[in-house]
Amino acid sequence: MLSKRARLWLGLIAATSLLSLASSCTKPEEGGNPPPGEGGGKAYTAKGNEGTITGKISYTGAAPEPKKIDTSADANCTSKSPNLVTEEWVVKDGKVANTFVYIKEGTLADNTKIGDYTFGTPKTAAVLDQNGCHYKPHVLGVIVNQDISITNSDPTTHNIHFMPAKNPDWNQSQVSGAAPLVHKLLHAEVLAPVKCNQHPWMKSYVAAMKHPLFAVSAEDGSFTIKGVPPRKYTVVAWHEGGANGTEKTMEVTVPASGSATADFAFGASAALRGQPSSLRLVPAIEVPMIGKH
Ligand SMILES: [Cu+2]
Repeated sequence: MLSKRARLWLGLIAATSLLSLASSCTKPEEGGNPPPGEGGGKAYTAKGNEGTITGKISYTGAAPEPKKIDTSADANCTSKSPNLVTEEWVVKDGKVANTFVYIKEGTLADNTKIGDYTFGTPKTAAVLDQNGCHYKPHVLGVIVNQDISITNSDPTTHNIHFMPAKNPDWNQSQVSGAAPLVHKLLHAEVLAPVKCNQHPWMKSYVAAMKHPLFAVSAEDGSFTIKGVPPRKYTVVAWHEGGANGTEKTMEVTVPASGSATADFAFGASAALRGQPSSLRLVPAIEVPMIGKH
C-alpha cells in the first residue's frame, strides 16, 4: 500500500501533468483581442519604465548529435553546402540555439491584459533566406501582418511551403536569381513549420505574434526580450525537439525599468532547472505538444 505522503505526491504529479497538457494546447491568441487585420486592439504606449527578460537555454545531459544530410539529389546543394547537417538540436557547450521564447500572457498594472494591445506592425520586412540549401534563420519570429521577404541565394530552385495551422497553406516555387517573394501571416501562430518541397531536409519555423515580446536563443543559448511592461508574465520557451515540439513555461516578474532572468533547460534529464521557486518541489515534466499548433 502506498503511504498517505506517496499518494499525495502522485496526486500532485498527476495534477501538474494535466495542467501542463492543458497549457501546452491553449491557443496563443486566447484571452486577447484579434490581432491587427482582424479588428486589432488598443495601441500600447510605452511608459518609459519597461524592463527586459534575459536568460539562457541549456540542454541537460548529452544532446543529440547533428547528422550529416545526404544532398546528392541536388548537385548544386552538395557543391555549395558539402557539410550540411541536421538542425533539430543546435547545442554548443550545453547551450541551445533556435529556441523561441515569448510572453504568453500577463495582466498589466491597470488590469488590462498584454494580449489586448497592439504594438504596431514593423514596416521593415523580416527576411527568410534560402542559402546553402538550408534556411537562415532556422527559427524566425514576426509580427502578425508583417512582410516576410523570402530570398533565394542559391544556384538552384527552391519551393517554399508554409504549413501553418491557423493561417492558409502557402506554397511557392522560386528559381535561382528570382526576386524575393513576400508573404505574411494574418493570424497569430506559434509556430508554423516551413518546408522546401524540392529539398526534403530543409525546414524552418516561423512564429507570428501579436506583440514584439519574443526572442530566439542565439548559439550561446542566450536571449533578451526588451520593452517589457513591468508585471508578472507567463513566459514560454518553445523548441522543435520532440514529436511536435516541446514547450516549457515559467512565471516571470519584470520589475519597473529592471531585468528579470528566465533560464530554461531542455533534455531528458532536465529536472527542476528553469522552474519558478514556488514550483521547486514539483518534479519537472517534459511535455510533448499534442497535435499540430
Ligand atoms: Cu530547397
